[in-house]
Amino acid sequence: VSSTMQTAFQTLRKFTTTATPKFRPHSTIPSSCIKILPEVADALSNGQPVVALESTIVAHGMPYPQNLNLAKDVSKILREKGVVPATIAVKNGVFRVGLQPDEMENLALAGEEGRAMKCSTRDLPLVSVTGVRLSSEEKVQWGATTVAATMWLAHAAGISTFVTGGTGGVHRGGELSLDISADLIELSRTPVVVVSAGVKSILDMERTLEVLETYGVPTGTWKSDEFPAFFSPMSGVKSPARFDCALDVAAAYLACRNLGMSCGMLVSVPNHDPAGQNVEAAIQEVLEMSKAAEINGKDVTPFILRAVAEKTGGDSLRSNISLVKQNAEVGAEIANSISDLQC
Ligand code: PSU
Ligand code: MN
Repeated sequence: VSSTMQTAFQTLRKFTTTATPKFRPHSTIPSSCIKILPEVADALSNGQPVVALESTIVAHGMPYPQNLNLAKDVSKILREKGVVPATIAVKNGVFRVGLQPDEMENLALAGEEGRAMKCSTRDLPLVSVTGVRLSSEEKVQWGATTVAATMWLAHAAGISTFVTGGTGGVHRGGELSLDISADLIELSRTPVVVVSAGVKSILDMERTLEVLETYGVPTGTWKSDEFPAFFSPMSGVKSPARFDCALDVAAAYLACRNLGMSCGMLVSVPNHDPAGQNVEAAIQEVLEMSKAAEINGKDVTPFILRAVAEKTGGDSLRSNISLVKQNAEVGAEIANSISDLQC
């Protein structure tokens, strides 16, 4: 970091620590439809750091039992750094912030058993009214929240840091299909710091960064000048900003509040798992294959993910697990810094 940047951040710190307004009011959700785990509620009311986790990654992002083991490992990483984990989901129409261990186990099996529906922001009101009946399947029990829906509920509960694997973005060909994840809109209007490994390389990274700029989302990379390509730390694309410590992220987050902005922030952590490089190469090959085979629309992602997993002999799953844990380490530091600055 240049010395002028250092000075800027010092000024910012002074500004944010002396004039920190109370955060935007939290839960306006009636207590009858949101259930916050007592441990999480206690931490929030005592000003202790809490990190939100999403449930789509558990239900649909990884197979069982790797998903459950990862959820346990992430919780352990957070707790070791004094942070309370809060997995967010919808269960039988009730918004949930923090899950009991037996519920986490149930959620981890729910995806494969067809008991979980992917829920983005627009689905939250629907599932709360109908008890997760977005499909005709009576057995659907869980709403698995995406980054967007998790942000919305995290903020409603008063949580300002959220750790995940990858966020959604602009799909390849999105300039025609308009397939652009609601995660980007949510980042523009909900004040939560999202820690991820960047956007998946099956997405269009450059256009995703353009949309983030249009929506006014402060975006930067953890200790690197480059925007990471999810599996690989290298993308050749310059990041809009660089964060060298958690306090800088926290200060920028509080600066957003002082400016009266409602946006969140995107912090991308480069994946340093060595297997990630091979995975990235395989994705590029498979993308070419899918073009040659004329696979289009919603069939592209499943095709690519399956082919990449086969091609890399499981490296893609292992690397995905490793990057989420790395993100948890960084997210814990950020949550601690935000809570320090708020006191
Ligand atoms: N990236 C991954 N695995 C995932 C997702 C993203 O590597 O499971 C999930 C996240 O929950 C993200 C969502 O919020 O996909 C984006 O979906 P969509 O593009 O439909 O908004
Ligand atoms: Mn989409």
